[in-house]
Amino acid sequence: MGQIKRGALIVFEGVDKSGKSTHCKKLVEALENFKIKAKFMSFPDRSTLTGKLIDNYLRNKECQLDDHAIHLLFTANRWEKVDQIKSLLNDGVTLIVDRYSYSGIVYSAVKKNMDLNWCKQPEIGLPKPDMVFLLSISQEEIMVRPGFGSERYEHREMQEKVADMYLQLSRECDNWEVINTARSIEDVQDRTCEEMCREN
Ligand code: DGP
Ligand code: NA
Ligand code: NA
Repeated sequence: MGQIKRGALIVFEGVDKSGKSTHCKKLVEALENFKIKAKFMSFPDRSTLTGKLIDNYLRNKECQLDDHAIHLLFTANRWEKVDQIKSLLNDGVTLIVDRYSYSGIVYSAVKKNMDLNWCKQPEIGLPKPDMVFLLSISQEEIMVRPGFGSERYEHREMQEKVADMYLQLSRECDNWEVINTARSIEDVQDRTCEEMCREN
């Protein structure tokens, strides 16, 4: 029997309410239709111990927590999953992930007195994505989506800074693709399936 081909690690990033989880789930379905083993994952995972602290921080805007401390909690929430991520990839499962290290870097680094380079350090060593899709969408559109504004970071000033820094990161890395959400979900799927087939 031949060796199992490693699965791909595909990440979706973008501002709040940009439609990442919808894209991810549709893509998992599309890949399964192509007989590619695929699994959806999402960060932060609010069900774990660190996830419960993160959830409280995001929902309770009064919650006081140093920016460095919450940064490290978000990163720990990813490190908690590292064994699972590695073993799924080794078993040939392609992971479609809603947010990853770049959310960690961007949402912290846009804050006052937070250094971009410092923010990147605790992410070093996590499995590197094969492909990152950045969903691009207008501020006007996200601000009218149901539920916008209910959590800590969901306000215009923060979201604009986040969008700018994502674009900055996308220019520094060559495995990123910016997807205008005006493009159809099918179009994004085609693009990803193309990428997967190239690797397989
Ligand atoms: P979501 O459940 O995908 O809507 O994410 C919740 C919020 O947390 C969203 O405003 C983005 C933010 N976020 C996600 N990951 C990180 C991270 O690693 N660090 C920081 N500071 N914020 C994050
Ligand atoms: Na959100
Ligand atoms: Na998420």
